[in-house]
Amino acid sequence: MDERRLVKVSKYLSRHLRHDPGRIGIELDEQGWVDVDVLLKALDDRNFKVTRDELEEVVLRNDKQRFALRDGRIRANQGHTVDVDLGLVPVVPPPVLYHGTTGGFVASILDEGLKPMDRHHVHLSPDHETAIRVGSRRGKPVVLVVDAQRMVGAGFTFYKSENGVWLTEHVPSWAIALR
Ligand code: HQG
Repeated sequence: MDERRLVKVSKYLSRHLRHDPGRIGIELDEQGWVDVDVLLKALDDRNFKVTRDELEEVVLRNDKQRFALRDGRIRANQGHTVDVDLGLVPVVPPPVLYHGTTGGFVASILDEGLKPMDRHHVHLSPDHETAIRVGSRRGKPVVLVVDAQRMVGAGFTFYKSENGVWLTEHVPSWAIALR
C-alpha cells in the first residue's frame, strides 16, 4: 500500500474509532473495540473498500501505532472524544514531559493550565522532538515543559497509552514552563 492510501485509511479509522462511530453505523464496546468483520462491512457499505490485509498493514505500519488489533477486534489506542474506558493503569511518569502547541494558545495555557478540551485527557509527549511534531499540526510549534515529578508529588495521576502518549486529566499552570 502506498503512503497516501495508508494515511487516508488511518485518518478514516481515527475519525470513526475515536470520534464518530455512528457516522458509519458501527458501535464501539465500552473499551472502544469493534469487530474487524463489522468494521470492514461498514466500510464496504459506504464504498470505502478496505481489505483485511490492508487493515492489518495500516495497524502495523502506522507511524504512531494509533490502533490495536486483538482477538479479531480493533480499537484506537488513544485520542477518543467518545466515552470509552481504555482500562488505563496509572504509571509513574518521567520527571519531565512535553506538550506541543502553538503560540496563540500559550497565554491561555499559562493562565489556566492545560485542559483536555474535547478529549478525555491532556496529551503529553515523552520528548521534545515529538512535541514539536504535535505542535506543528497547528502552525508554528511551541513546546511547553511539564514538571511531571512535581505533579506526582501533588497527587496527580498519569497514564501511558499503548502507543506511548502520556495522559493526565489536567496540568496546572504551576507545572508548566516555556522551553
Ligand atoms: C490546547 C495527535 C488554550 C492544546 C497528537 C492543543 C496528540 C489549550 C489543543 C493528540 C488549553 C487541543 C492530541 C488552554 C489545552 N487554553 N488552549 N487552557 N489547554 N489547549 O488535538 O495535544 O495524530 O485535543 O495545546 O499527536 O494537540 O491524532 O490535543 O493544541 O497525541 O494520533 O488545545 O492528537 O495524535 O487539541 O493532540 P487536541 P493535542 P493523532
